[in-house]
Amino acid sequence: MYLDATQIETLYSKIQEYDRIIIHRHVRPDPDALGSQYGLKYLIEGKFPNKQVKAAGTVSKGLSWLASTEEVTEADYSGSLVIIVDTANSPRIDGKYYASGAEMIKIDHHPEVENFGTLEIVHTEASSCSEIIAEISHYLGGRLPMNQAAAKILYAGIVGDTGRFLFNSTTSITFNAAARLLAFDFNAFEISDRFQTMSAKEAKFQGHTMNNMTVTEYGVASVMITRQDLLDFDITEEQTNSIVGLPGQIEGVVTWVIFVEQEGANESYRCRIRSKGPSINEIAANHYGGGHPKASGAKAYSYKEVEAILAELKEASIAYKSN
Ligand SMILES: [Mn+2]
Repeated sequence: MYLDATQIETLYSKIQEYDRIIIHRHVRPDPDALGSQYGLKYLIEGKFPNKQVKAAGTVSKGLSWLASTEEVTEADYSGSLVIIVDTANSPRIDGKYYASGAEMIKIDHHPEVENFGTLEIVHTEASSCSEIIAEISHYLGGRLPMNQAAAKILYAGIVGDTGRFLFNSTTSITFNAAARLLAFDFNAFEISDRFQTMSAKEAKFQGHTMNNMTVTEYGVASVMITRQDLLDFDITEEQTNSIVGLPGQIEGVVTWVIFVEQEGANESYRCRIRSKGPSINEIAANHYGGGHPKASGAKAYSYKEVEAILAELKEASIAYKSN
C-alpha cells in the first residue's frame, strides 16, 4: 500500500468535519477524472447521508453514460471543504469557484506540478486516481465502505486510465483494487466493451490517421489532424481520444504525438504526446502543457513550434534507444 496512514486519517477527519463537500477534477474529464470524483462523492454520501456532496465541472456528452453535470453555485462554497482529484495544476481544474471554499485537499496520481491544498495525497505509482480512492475506502474499512455506485464508477476510472489493464502503470495493487470492486453488482464487461467500441465513422477516421502518419527512423510517429479532417469524418475533438494510442502499436515507435488543429486561431494545435520509452512530460511542459511521464498534453502556437516538439521527441527517442 502506498497510502500514508496519517494523511488518510487527516482526510477522514476533514470529511467528518464539513457538512458540505465539493469535489472538483480536471477539465475535459476522462473516465478516471469522473471515476475518482463521483466515486468519492458516492462513498461519502453512502456513509454520511446528511452531508451535501457536490461534483463540480461539466460532463461531456461522450461520458454521459458515467455521470451528469451537477449544478454548483458560488454560494455553495462558503464554509465548504473542496477536494480536487486527478488534477496536477490549478489551471486544469474544472469549475471556477474551487478557491472559494474554507479548505482545499488534493488527491492525485500525476507528478507534482503545483502545490495546492492543506493536504496533498499524491501517489504517482497509482494507475489512476480512481485506484487511490478505492484504496482509501479499503484502508478506512467500515468508516468509508465501498458501495455499488462508487464501485462501478471507480472501476470505469481504473479501466480508463490503464487502457483496460494494459498500460505499464497496472500493478498488483490495481488488480487487487479491481477485484474488490468487481465483488459489487455491476456489468464490468459492458464498461470494458465501451472502451473498444467505436462508431463506423471513428473506424474510418482511424484508417485516415494510420494512412497519414509519419514514422521516423528514430521511432517518432506523428500525425496532424486538421479542422477539415474533423469535419470530413464528422468527428469531435473529444473523439480523437480513440486514435491517441494507435501509433504506439507500430513496431519501433517509442514516442508519438497527435496534433489537432484548433478552431479559430491561425496555427494553433493541441498536442497529445505519448511514449513507450522516455519521459515526455517535460517536453510537454516546454510547450504550455504537462501530465504523466508517458502521456502528456501540450499546445503549439505555430508550425515552428510543432517542428520544435518533433525535434525534442526525436532527441528523447534517440537518447532512449541508445541506452
Ligand atoms: Mn487519471
